[in-house]
Amino acid sequence: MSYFKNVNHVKFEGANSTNPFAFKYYNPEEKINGQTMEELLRFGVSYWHTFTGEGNDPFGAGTAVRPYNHLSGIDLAKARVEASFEFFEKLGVPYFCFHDLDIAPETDSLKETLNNIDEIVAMIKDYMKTSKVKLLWNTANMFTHPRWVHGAATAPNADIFAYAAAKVKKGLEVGKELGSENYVFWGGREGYDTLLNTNMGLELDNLARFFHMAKDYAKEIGFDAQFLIEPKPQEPTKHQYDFDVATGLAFLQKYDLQDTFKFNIEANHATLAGHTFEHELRTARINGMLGSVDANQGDTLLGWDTDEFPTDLHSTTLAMYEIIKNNGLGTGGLNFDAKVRRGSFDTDDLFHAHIAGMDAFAIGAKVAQRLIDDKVLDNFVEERYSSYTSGIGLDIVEGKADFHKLEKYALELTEIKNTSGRQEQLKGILNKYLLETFAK
Ligand code: XLS
Ligand code: NI
Ligand code: NI
Repeated sequence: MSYFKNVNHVKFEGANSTNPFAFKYYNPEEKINGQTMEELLRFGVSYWHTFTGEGNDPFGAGTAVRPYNHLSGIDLAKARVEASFEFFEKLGVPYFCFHDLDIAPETDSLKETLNNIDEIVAMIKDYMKTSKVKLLWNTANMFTHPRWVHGAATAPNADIFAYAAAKVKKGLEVGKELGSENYVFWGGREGYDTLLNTNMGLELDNLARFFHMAKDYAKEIGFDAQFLIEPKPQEPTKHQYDFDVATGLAFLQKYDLQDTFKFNIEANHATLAGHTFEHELRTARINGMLGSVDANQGDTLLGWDTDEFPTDLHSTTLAMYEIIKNNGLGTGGLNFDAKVRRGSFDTDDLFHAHIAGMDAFAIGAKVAQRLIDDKVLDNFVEERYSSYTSGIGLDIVEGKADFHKLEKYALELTEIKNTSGRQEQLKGILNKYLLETFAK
């Protein structure tokens, strides 16, 4: 049976196409700097938003009209797998991602839940044999059920820590079974709501203990996927421990986990932390820690994780600038951790949303590559810091200066000449590149 009857294979038809179910800019075979767009962008579909999500919000019930809505329990889970593989194939995406509970129903018995996961994983494995789609990453949902009310690995209750370990143990086994390229740890409810009842030091030590145990177990079973930590500043807790990349990096370094993890950076989490998306990508990149991306966008008027499909071309361009400068994402990819709006409730919207997002990143990639090829920003930045390539600047960089030498130098200065940062000019150039790249 077909779940998405209105849509055949989504193909690249170019900017002049009027077919709503065609890519206008994402051409999987087109090369950007020696790599095909498919290889560079490594798009992934989020199972939770696209197949499990029902379109509910805090004020209203689900609106999503899905062909499997009449089912429940394990039957619903199986129908979603069938639907998902039809969707992956029609969209032509190379990857997908899931939480354990997106694919299989949870019950009150841990044993039963793990059995449900095994049953659906076997089915997914079967589908993967005849499909091109691969698993970008999997993860464990340790935030929905009431037991996680105070956190998982950072919970004040050791029984909860043990329960979380059992879930992640299974997650690592599932990742290995399905050949996942990464394993994600998003903070879930690892944080606090008030310090009045919180032993922050112990909670952070426990989180690190948990990660070390996960690392050891992955090694034990020969699961060599890249581990990824996904920073988010708040929501659901008031303060999430993995606030942003810089905070996460300090944590990883303190607990000797910096070689085990990289970052999975989500655009909307960056903005919630008061940063731009590109700030978080840059911070990870310059530290050799850029692992993967949860591609979405927030809304400047709304202060929460709205998980919208990414369509802002300035943002996709500056993100792709960082990703290309990073020589790509390695085993990571661009996972659409994004959901259609509640009002976009039919299945066609799932295609429209992914097509819009994939085209937006394809545009960003092409513009970013031109900016890099033409060294527009590189030349400007190089010139701006040129005082460090000779004289006293070179001495500073090479460690040949100390405060005595610098004081002497400063006292002899007769004039200090600063130059303009030219921010507005550069923004104008960025706009020119955005428009020019696709001008006919
Ligand atoms: C929530 C997170 C979550 C992770 C996976 O805000 O983005 O969806 O990506 O647990
Ligand atoms: Ni995410
Ligand atoms: Ni998120």
